Amino acid sequence: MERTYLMIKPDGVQRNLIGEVVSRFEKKGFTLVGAKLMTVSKETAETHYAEHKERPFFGELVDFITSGPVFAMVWEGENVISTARTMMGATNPADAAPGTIRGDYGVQVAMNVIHGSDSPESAAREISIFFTEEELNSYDKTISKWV
Ligand code: FUP
Repeated sequence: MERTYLMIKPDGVQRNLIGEVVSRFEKKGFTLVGAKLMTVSKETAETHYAEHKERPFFGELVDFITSGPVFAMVWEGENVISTARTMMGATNPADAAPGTIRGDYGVQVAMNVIHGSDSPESAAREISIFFTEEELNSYDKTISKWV
């Protein structure tokens, strides 16, 4: 079963959007297998965003993501990587369609509420940066047999 790394950024946490964002993925039918509120270190932020190292906004990106707690999550489900990206909307909230997370809640590109892995390779890499195996819980939703 496919897994992805999703992270509510400091703006989303401070705007009390954790419940709203988690709710969207729950209602969609994906399975939450790991979650924690954490403050990202500068070193971890630089590792996570390594592909953007040469970009002019790299310093601001690292400063922002380390500026307050994030809500780190691992979600599981069929096609969860690409479906989560669709649910997030375009990187720049100004271009993100209404109904998407960034389209509904984001204002500007640096503070765009949520991060989501963009491929199976980045999902595997990002999950291993933020979570240990012991922190991930794979489970069947046995109750769904009854309701
Ligand atoms: P995404 O995969 O949609 O999060 O987008 P990118 O990997 O292209 O960008 C990562 C983060 O860099 C974005 F979430 C916000 C930030 N960014 C800027 O601050 N300015 C830009 O011009 C592009 C991205």
